Amino acid sequence: MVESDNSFSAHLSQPSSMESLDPPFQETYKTLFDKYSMDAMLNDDTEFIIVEECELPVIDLSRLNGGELEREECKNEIAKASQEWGFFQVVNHGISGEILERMRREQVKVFKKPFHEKINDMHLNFSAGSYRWGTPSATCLRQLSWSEAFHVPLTDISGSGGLTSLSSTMQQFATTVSDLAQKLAEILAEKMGHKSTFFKENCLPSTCYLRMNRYPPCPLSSEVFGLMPHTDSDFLTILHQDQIRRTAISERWEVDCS
Ligand SMILES: O=C(O)CCC(=O)C(=O)O
Repeated sequence: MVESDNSFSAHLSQPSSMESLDPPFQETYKTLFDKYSMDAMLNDDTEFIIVEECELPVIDLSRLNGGELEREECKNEIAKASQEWGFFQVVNHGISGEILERMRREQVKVFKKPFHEKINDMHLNFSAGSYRWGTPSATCLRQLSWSEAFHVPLTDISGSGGLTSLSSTMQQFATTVSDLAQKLAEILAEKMGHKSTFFKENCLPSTCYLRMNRYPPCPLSSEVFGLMPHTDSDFLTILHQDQIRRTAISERWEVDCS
């Protein structure tokens, strides 16, 4: 006798092939989907999440090149936004639209590779563990991140030789973004009463990463996060977002460069 599988995951599942670019979320997390559909059948409670929308501080960094008064005003705004929000958006940050666009194109290309190439680091030469997806420790759908990422140490990037268009673009991108991070770190150190070189001396490139995230289409997008709510483990994140989605923010010292 063949039992019909009426579970929610059975309706969602699409067999993953060797050539599939998306990680096998549905097969790997089948028990979480089954648990979700069982809970949904037994329990019809609707959960509402209240989201408050706020205007983030926008800081024009071109004022750092102005006169003494203008520069000091800009630095004070950065310190205030970091203290009160932990997050602010910067404009006129000196990262060209051209390099942002080149990085975006390379990122699209690398994520379009078949899953088995990404997971086995074929042709990419990143350190082991740089490619990540899902949340291995998740015990329910709410703990699952429906995303994949390359979390690449800066030391891998600077040592890559820039031989492919991906590695040379990553090198250029990392160099310009590191300059911006350095500038902001100097201001933050100064405003906390340290030497402006404090972070340069104490934060080595081996502790810095370039992270590329992708959020594949999710059949249960109202129930699953692209990335679980989290606090970054670093002290400063420079985040560039594409035009498609927005991040909900409640993190410490994160800078959005648009
Ligand atoms: O992709 C985003 O917008 C958020 C990224 C993020 O929070 C992270 O990678 O830690």
